[in-house]
Amino acid sequence: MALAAAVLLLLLASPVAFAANYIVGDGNGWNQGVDYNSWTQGKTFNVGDTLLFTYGGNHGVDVVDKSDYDNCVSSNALNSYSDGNTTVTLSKAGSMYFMCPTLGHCSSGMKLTVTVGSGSSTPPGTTTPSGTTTPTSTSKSGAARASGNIYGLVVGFLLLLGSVLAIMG
Ligand SMILES: [Cu+2]
Repeated sequence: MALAAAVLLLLLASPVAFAANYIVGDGNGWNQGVDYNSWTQGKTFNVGDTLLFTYGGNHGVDVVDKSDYDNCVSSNALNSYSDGNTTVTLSKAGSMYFMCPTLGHCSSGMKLTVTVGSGSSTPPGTTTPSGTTTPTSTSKSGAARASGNIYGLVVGFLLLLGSVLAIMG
């Protein structure tokens, strides 16, 4: 039991790379009057991350190519969603383009482009849901501190195990 708990703690403490889930526009959702260029600022998007679009019935989400994004043309959409709660997984590296197909909405700014990185070239620890860019030196010392905690945990556990075995023996 104690071993299982220790293993679980170790797993929880391990620096595993989790996919980030972004809510487009955060509290504003997918709407008119939101500047999605500034929303993407400082965020890092990688393959496997997801975008959640939440919107009312007068909006939709169309996945389009760059030219249609630039010109706000929705008739060639690669994918169209209108369920009000759309999760799009960023499945490959490169740029992705989204626009609202409702007349006039895209041209008034209801459009979003994200640049998706492969994820493998990004050092672990720099991709966080908050999108803050952590300097490598800081993230390294953070990782070292986390490792120190893990070693402390393991040593503590071994000491505990040793004393239990000593008592039982
Ligand atoms: Cu719209």
